[in-house]
Amino acid sequence: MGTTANLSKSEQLIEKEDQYGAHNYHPLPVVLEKGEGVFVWDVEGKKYYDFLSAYSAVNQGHCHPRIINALKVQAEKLTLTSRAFYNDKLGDFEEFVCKLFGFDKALIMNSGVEAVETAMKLCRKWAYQVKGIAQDQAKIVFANGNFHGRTISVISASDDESARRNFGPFVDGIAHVPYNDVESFEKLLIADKNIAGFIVEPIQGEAGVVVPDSDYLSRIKALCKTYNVLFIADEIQTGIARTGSMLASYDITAEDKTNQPDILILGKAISGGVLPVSAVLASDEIMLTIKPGEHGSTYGGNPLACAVAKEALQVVIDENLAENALKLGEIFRTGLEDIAKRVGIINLVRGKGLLNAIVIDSSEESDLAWNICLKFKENGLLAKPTHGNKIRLAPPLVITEAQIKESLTIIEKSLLDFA
Ligand code: IF1
Repeated sequence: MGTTANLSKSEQLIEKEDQYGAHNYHPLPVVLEKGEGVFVWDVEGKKYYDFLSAYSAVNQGHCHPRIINALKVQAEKLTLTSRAFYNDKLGDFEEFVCKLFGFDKALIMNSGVEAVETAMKLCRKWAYQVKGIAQDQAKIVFANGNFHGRTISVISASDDESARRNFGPFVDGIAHVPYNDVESFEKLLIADKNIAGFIVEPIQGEAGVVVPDSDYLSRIKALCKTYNVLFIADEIQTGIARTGSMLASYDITAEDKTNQPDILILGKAISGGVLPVSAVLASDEIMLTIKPGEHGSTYGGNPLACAVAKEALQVVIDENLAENALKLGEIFRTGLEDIAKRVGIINLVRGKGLLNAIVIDSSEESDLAWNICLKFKENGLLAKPTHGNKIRLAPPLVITEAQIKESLTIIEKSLLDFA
């Protein structure tokens, strides 16, 4: 046992987590204690650009004053009632999200994965009660390479061995198709009459920001309509302005609702990274298949969450964060492509809006991307590798053009050390 006397504050805190916390993560060795806008500070006082944004949960920037104020005001009044009683904030928030996104009804949960589970339950109920699939025969389709969360039923739909190994047996009624492959999906729909829905990410985040063809989702939606199958968009990561529009799957301002999913799943930035809030939106036909006592959660729809999430969405609208993400995303990717030409270590730049990734010229087993992220950290920018050789670059959407330029300078300077 080493003494802790000559360890830095960060090292001591890392050791404590290592000793007392489950080892279900492998964090970058930085211990954060403060955040404001696009910046975070570690316990030694070093300041960093946050290019992870808590996996796109803090699109509005860290500790946004308006969201924090909504939290404080509501926290002093009422935080939790359970759904055994009504509260004065839930209806307001439900109305707000339904009108904003164009749905009849909302079901509010907490974590993202709970909302995905809720969508799966809704899809099955609808399959039996509306579509008329025989009892227990309904199947939900998922794309290869998906990430929708960590519960047993959701990892049952994963094809990532590290997410599944030794967690079986898995839940039944799941089918897979390749991502960004419309023909395979149609073949499956023709072959199997028990398909109830397709749950899909508009851009695959965990897979390393895989952007499908621009007509992929509209063609999937059209097929779903033809075969009477629910099109379910998991916008937990892509939603709330991240990709340069409020949602990645459809235009919320369009009169024409052709591309709108039957079920929309939101999480993460719906609360600006302040509290776990998730939402499932659907039509009356789908949502009303679930009756009292059949689904819910102690904290789901609590007044504190509703007050915070409503303000967090209003900030996205008032500060034009979708437009900012669109404009700065283009500047950022152009900058990354220029760096790739000069430095050579980047194989590919991809993304949409401010959800971007670079693919590093190395194998998935190499530790190069990890070491690059350590160098980013040294130079004042935080990012995390995914699948070994990809680095996700997704700052809060409140970032300015000058800050994007400074970040590009840090990225180039860091990469030069490995070129
Ligand atoms: C972690 C990834 C990102 C999601 C989509 C549902 C969920 C997520 C599309 C579940 C969650 C997170 C969880 C986070 C890492 C992160 C992640 F790398 F694992 F894939 F963002 F890219 N659908 N994604 O992206 O939401 O239950 O976590 O609230 O530490 O596991 P949750």
